[in-house]
Order: sequence, then C-alpha cells, then structure tokens
Amino acid sequence: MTWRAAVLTLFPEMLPGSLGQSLAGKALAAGLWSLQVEDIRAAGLGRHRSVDDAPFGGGAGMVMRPDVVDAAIATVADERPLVFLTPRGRPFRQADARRWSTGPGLVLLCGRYEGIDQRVIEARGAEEVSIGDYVLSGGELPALVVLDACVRLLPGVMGAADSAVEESFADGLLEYPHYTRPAEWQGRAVPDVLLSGNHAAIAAWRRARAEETTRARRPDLFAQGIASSAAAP
Ligand code: JAH
Repeated sequence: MTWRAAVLTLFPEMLPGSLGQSLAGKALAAGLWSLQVEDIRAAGLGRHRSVDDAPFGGGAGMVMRPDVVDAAIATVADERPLVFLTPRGRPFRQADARRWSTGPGLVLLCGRYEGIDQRVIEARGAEEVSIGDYVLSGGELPALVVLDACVRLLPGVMGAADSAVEESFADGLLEYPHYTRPAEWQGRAVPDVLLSGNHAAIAAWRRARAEETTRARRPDLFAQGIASSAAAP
C-alpha cells in the first residue's frame, strides 16, 4: 500500500518542489508514496473564484473563507489525519513524523494571507501544527518540511540505511559531530579517538559529545531525555 499525501494550497506549483528531487523524488516516481495537489481556488466563489474576505473585528489583511476551504477539504478528505500548518500550532516533532509515516498518509492544509477562518479548522478537526517560531508567507514550505520528515521514514525510501535514518533523534539527543578525510585539514585534526579503531571508546566519545551539545544548545531536549533516563533517586 502506498503512503498517500494530499496538499491543499493556493499555490499548487510550489509542490512537489524540492520533494521532486533526491530520495523523496525517486520514491515518488517509484510509487512508494503519492502526492495529490489540490488548488483551493478551484473551490473559490463567483466569476473571480474568491477565496478570502476581510476579517470580522477589523485589522489588516484578508482571511480565507470557511465555506471555500471546507469545499476544498471535501475533495480529498478520508481517514487520513488533516494537518493545518500554522505558527499557532503545537510544535512538529520527530515523533509526529514517526506516527504519521506509519499511517495511511496525510492531508496538509496550507493557508495564505492572515490565515483561515477558525470555524472550518474546528469543524474538520484539523490538527494545528507549527514547524517553528517564525512567520512565513504561507503553509507550503512547512508542508514540504513535514512531508520530507515523513517520507524519508517510509520503508525503502532511504535504502540500505533504513535502520539509521533517525540517528539524530532516536535517543532524544542532538547528533555527535561528523568527520571524514583528510585526517588533517587546514591545520585541524580529526579527534584522535575516531582513528583509534577502539569501537567502545568511539561510541563513548560520540555519546559524550551528543550529551554535551544537547545540554548546551537544547536544554529542553536534554531535560526530557537524559534527566528521565538517567538513574534517578
Ligand atoms: C504564514 C499562513 N510554523 C511555520 C509557519 C507555518 C505557517 C505560516 N507561517 C509559518 C503561515 C502565513 C499564512 C501560514
């Protein structure tokens, strides 16, 4: 069974975008997953196919109409989770990619303008998800991010390295730093332990670097991971 993605957008030409390249693109061509792109404007109203209107309560910009967005959702809705990409959403995490990649696929709803009328989000039970704390011009780039994170976890997409596709988050830590040849470059040597052939020492060094970096850069991740797996009182 192929994993099925649908994307609802006012800018259908933004898809598959970068997902048409590299491993995700090859997997798409090979039928390991499918992508249906639906232009929300096809559900627009009147001769001008209007999709938006002024916000009730006043304020800048325009809001996407609930009736139009609902009709667009109706063209694809099935048992798949419906995900609305918005900076108001809960943070998107690797655990979401894992869960969604083992399901039937996703329907991704992309907003533009100031956003989408909240009533259709509620009526359709859409999950509101954010890929980070910044404002973009619309949900299309976040949709590509979510799809990339999911598709690379599908069986067969990453090939021989299938078991290692999650190295960075499998243990809830940031990854250790990587090195390759030459062993010395511009006066900078690769850490000696990595050339030692001592696999236990290498594993211990990598673990220490992963913990050190996670503690420094992502104290939130560190607290969830190590703190809860380390020997407690
Ligand atoms: C901006 C509709 N979490 C990143 C993110 C997601 C969506 C949007 N911006 C940032 C967005 C304008 C209109 C969605």
